[in-house]
Amino acid sequence: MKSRGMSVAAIAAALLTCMGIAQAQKKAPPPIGALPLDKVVEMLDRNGNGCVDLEEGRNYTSRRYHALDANHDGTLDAAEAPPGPMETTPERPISLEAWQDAYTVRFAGFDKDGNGCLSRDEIEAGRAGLAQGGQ
Ligand SMILES: [Ca+2]
Ligand SMILES: [Ca+2]
Repeated sequence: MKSRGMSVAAIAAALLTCMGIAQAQKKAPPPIGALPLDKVVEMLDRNGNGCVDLEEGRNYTSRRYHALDANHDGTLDAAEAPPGPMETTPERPISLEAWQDAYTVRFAGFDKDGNGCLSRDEIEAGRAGLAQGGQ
C-alpha cells in the first residue's frame, strides 16, 4: 500500500507542476516578436525617447524569462517555453544568459543605423527580414 500512496503523491505533484506551467504561461508576456508593431515601441520604451534600447528590450525579455520559469530552477526547458517562430532562438533548455545573448544578436541585426536604439521602422524592417528567412 505504501507504493500506491507514493504514486498518488507523484501524480498529484505532476498535476501541480502542469498547473504551475499553465499558469506561468498565462501570465508571461508574449515574445517581443509577437507584440503588435503599433504597440511594441510604446510598450517597451520605458524612458520615452521613442525607441527601444538594448536595456529596455533585455528588461522585457528578463521579465518574460522569469515568468516562464514555472519550476524556478533558473533555466527554461521546452515544456516551460516551447520554441516558437517569434522567439529569438529554439535552444532549450536555455539559461537566462543565453536567452539574453540571443536577444542581443537579434537586436544588433535590427539596429540598422547602429544608434543602439530600435525605432518602429527598424523593428518593422527587421521583422520583414526574419519573415523572409534572414536573421
Ligand atoms: Ca527608449
Ligand atoms: Ca525552469
